[in-house]
Amino acid sequence: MPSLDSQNNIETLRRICPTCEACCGLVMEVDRDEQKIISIKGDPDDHRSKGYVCAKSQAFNYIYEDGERLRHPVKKTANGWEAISWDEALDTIAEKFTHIRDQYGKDALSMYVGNPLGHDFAAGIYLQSLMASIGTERFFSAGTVDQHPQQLVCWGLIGHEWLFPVPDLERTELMICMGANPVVSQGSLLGRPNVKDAMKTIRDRGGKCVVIDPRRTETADEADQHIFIKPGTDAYFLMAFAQVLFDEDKIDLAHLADYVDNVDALREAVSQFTPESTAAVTGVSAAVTRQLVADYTATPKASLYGRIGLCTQEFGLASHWMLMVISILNGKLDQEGGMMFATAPTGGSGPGVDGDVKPYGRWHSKVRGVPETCGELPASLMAEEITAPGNEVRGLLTICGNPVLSVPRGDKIREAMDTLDFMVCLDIYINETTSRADIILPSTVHPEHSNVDVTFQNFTTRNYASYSPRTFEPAEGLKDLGEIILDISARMMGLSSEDMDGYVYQGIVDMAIKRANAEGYELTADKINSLVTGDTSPERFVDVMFRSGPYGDFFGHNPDGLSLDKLKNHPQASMDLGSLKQRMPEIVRTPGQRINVMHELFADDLPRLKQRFDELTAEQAKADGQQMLLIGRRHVRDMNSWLHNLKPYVRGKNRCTIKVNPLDAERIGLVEGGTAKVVTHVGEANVPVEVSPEMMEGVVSIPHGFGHIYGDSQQSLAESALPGISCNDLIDESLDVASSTCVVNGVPVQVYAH
Ligand SMILES: Nc1nc2c(c(=O)[nH]1)N[C@H]1C(S)=C(S)[C@@H](COP(=O)(O)OP(=O)(O)OC[C@H]3O[C@@H](n4cnc5c(=O)[nH]c(N)nc54)[C@H](O)[C@@H]3O)O[C@H]1N2
Ligand SMILES: Nc1nc2c(c(=O)[nH]1)N[C@H]1C(S)=C(S)[C@@H](COP(=O)(O)OP(=O)(O)OC[C@H]3O[C@@H](n4cnc5c(=O)[nH]c(N)nc54)[C@H](O)[C@@H]3O)O[C@H]1N2
Ligand code: SF4
Ligand SMILES: [Mo]
Repeated sequence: MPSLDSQNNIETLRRICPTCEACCGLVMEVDRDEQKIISIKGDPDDHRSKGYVCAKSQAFNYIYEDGERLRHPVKKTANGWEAISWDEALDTIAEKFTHIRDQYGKDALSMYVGNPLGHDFAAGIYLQSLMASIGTERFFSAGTVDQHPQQLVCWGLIGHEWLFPVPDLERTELMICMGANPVVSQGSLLGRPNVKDAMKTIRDRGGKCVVIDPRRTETADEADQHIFIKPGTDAYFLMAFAQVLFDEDKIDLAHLADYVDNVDALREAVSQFTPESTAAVTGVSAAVTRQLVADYTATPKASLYGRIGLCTQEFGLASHWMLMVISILNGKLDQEGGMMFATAPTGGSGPGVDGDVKPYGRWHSKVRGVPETCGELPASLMAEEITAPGNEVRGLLTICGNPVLSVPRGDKIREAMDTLDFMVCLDIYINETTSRADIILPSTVHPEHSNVDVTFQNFTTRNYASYSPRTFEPAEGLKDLGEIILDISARMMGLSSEDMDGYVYQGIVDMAIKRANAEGYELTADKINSLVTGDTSPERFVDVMFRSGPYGDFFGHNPDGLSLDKLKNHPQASMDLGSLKQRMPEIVRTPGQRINVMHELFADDLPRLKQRFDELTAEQAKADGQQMLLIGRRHVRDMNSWLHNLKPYVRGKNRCTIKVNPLDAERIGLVEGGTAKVVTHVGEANVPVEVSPEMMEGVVSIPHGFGHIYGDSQQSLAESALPGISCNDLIDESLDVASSTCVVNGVPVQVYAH
């Protein structure tokens, strides 16, 4: 509830920070008359973040105030960008896209959706309608440079593409973290503000934290043990881990014993991968692996978590398959202190059957015939798909994305964009991607609209429901992103926006009635319509979801239950819904609720794993002087590519550097502060050098999201203060072929002194 200091007309508002997945509670002082945010601090009373915030908490305000942010639709003309009306913009878009679809077919249209969309609940709700109205198979998103392997593993094992197990940090006694750096990233598919504090708490209660990473990261610095691993070899390390479980008779399926199939086939599949046979390939000694397995099996409350360092590599799917299967084999999936599932208040993770349509290979990319996964083609194939001879993409829509910097072969994607007939971007900046567009539609930013963390409530380590009120009226002439998406999809379908909105609402009401019936409550559309609350359509939709969700009031049937109104009247932005609870087997949505640890989706990759293992074993002998493996890195003041026009996040020393181990530096002749020339078969770049023992030998690291170098953005600070280079211009279209996920870690590069 806002409070008002009437003397100064300063209001105190609470909300959730919209910038990353941690979803910290903020308390802000706001001057409504001046439309100014006076201060943003951590809300000490937020039950999850307890006053914690990171440097990016201020981004909420900096973005709002950035004079270069777009505040009206623009179109490209011979004389530069020109402001246009919403009607002209929307009519032109619908007309051009419809024309392309009618003349050349739906796959002549394409879409790319980026990460910030996940932080806007209204946009998320309407996105499905837009995808349906565009209907293209050439759909791309940041997901194929991110979590697709995890989606596939969750689908294959438990029949849910979007329900990921998270480490139960509240109760775990052993946290093993692979290919993630949550102290800097603030946790991904792991919603826990201040992971550093969570690790300290684990250690204070006698528990242990272990990090497995080719770089001794900021998270490793907080851990008891750090294990270097060669990039791209985690699957072998984890197979060896599983092999020891079998060999030492540590298989204990606990409450899942009656549901798990094919354990013996899995035993056979991993039998050749022992700690000894994999040590040379992974760089992890057999003794270290055996000790870690011993610690894991001896600790009933142990969690094994991995994130994007495990996804975006040559064996992303196999790594995450093994990761989840190990938890199952040793009775640590869905157990307190192990890997558990959140129960999100908007529902969607209850019982059902989802797992019968394999989200893999339902269609293929036109040029290389790469299989779709989870409805998408790999983003790194955008350029070749756009320019496919005789089968070109002619119209492209990007939403909250900057693929030119964030996707492998970004430079090529940018060039390909210039061959399009028509390109539209829904974005708040003119940047490396959106500068290619014919029309850019900006939208309100977070202070100008309300929000609910519909997505992130699914990945939290403690259940919660949250509501963030709008801080200010939107600037004149700005629409919410959700509304824009709705308007475009309606126009493409030949409907009014009101009618389209009505269809979306109807779908949500139908679902609510089904959920109520399953609980034994009678509920009608009339009753819902008469009781639903919310200031906007998306708020009303979320009210219906909350009220028919696992904590819901079911429109009066469960009077103490949750509703949007209750959340709005809650003193904090976030309401505590308790510790994670055991949810299996009820939530398993595979046919017959079977958990097939050898699902063909993963098992089909075994021959490739074995073949590559033989190659890697043979390659050990011939290490080349310049040949290194490139991995990425995140910094606490970055958020992919889009916070670089904000002064506080680009001052200080250049962080777009290459980090290299001292021994490698010496061999190659690199010095601290000098320059390295990094070469791959698709590109080369000169990058400032940081020499550091935090890097594993043979591995170098360059962050992504830089390369503000084209000179046609309207982000003058990004281009002048910290342009950097884009590591994605050096990275080719290689894929983890089992999951069609882009490989951006473990990329072979040649490094020279410049
Ligand atoms: N080499 C390498 N590449 C990577 C990664 C890596 O680790 N290494 N990580 C990958 C990952 S995990 C991800 S998620 C992707 C990210 O890739 P993208 O999702 O494409 O993200 P960004 O490049 O940050 O671009 C975000 C865009 O959203 C716009 N934007 C920001 N806020 C808003 C808003 O409120 N409204 C609207 N309409 N637009 C907004 C920004 O202006 C910017 O254009 O990058 C991937 N690329
Ligand atoms: N400050 C900041 N926070 C962010 C973002 C940001 O850009 N900046 N981006 C957000 C987004 S979109 C996402 S998806 C999340 C990602 O969240 P995280 O997954 O925690 O992200 P990273 O920090 O990239 O951590 C990946 C780790 O994997 C390691 N690694 C690389 N290759 C391998 C390998 O082969 N094996 C192993 N075991 N490890 C490897 C890297 O050294 C790195 O430490 O972060 C989010 N939070
Ligand atoms: S950790 Fe994430 S949610 Fe928390 S303040 Fe920083 S950016 Fe915001
Ligand atoms: Mo991401």
